[in-house]
Amino acid sequence: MTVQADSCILVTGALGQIGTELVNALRQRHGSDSIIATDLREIDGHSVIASGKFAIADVLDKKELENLIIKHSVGTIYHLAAILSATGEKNPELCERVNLGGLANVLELAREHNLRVFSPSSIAVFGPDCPPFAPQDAPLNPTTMYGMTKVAGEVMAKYYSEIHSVDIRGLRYPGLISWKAPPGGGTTDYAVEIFHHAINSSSYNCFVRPDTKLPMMYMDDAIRATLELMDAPIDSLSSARAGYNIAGLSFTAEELSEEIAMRIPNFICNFEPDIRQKYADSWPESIDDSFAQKEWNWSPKYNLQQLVEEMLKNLS
Ligand code: NAD
Ligand code: AKB
Repeated sequence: MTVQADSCILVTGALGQIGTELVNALRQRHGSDSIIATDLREIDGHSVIASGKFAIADVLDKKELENLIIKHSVGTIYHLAAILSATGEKNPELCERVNLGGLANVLELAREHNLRVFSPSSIAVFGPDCPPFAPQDAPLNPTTMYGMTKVAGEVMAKYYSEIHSVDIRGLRYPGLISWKAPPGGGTTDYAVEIFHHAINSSSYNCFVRPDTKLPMMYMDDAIRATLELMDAPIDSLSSARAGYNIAGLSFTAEELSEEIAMRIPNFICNFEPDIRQKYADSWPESIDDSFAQKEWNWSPKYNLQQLVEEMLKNLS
């Protein structure tokens, strides 16, 4: 995707786990002046994205977003602001309000101002009736409020693309593993926390069972997938465009702890499942991403060994 000379990219939820890295990638591609990072929170001067344009914006405040869109001649929105699964189950009303209300505002603004939109979905769209290897067209019967908002988000995205011709695209991200910004309250956070604890205290109390196997992805692959999907010619995309399955890798919590212990020999991982086990058990183990492979040539690069080495190297 090329940014027109007079058009900027606005990122909501830019201080989160994905936004921190996506904003940097977009600035490198399009130039710092073309990217407006926004979030509900104040930016910390030490944030890796503190050097470029930033504005406070609540996605529930449509007028505030519209003012930014007009002021900066925005042509594309990457809409990342959301409440994730574990936080969402603690406060389902907030999760529903932010995830659906925020997306509704972004989609209406996209229709009114002719904007392109990237809106992430999640493996949380699947529920217990999904096969362990989740197909693109699996039944979507999630049991978390977060998952329900993601299913509704895909339906809303399809509606705006079919009825109002808004160019909106989305990915069903797996659990994302990264080191630049902490994860924001999800079920897959154990796969990030484990690295910090292994390095800082050589022990971790993991909140899921050792045999818990989920779809995961290293952040570099997730950022590349996002940019590749947004670059893809619109004619090559099917109705899966509101939420493409994308696979990275799948491993159990025990396999991850063993891989870390190979590099930090005194590392001990204890398994003390909490309520988040239930959310993890409702999601598939791995993802069939053949639509993404065929339609925009998706292919992940990082396997478990490479991911563990990158995480330990960068966090140490
Ligand atoms: P995150 O929790 O790290 O960041 C979300 C950001 O949104 C935070 O910085 C928060 O301050 C901001 N926010 C919350 N409410 C807001 C509001 N009302 N207005 C403006 N900003 C608000 O989340 P993330 O991991 O970066 O996820 C980004 C998107 O990707 C979300 O839609 C999420 O569902 C999706 N996703 C993430 C993962 C993952 O593993 N990180 C996996 C699947 C899908
Ligand atoms: C979460 O665990 O809530 C997120 C996700 C898979 O959507 N990481």
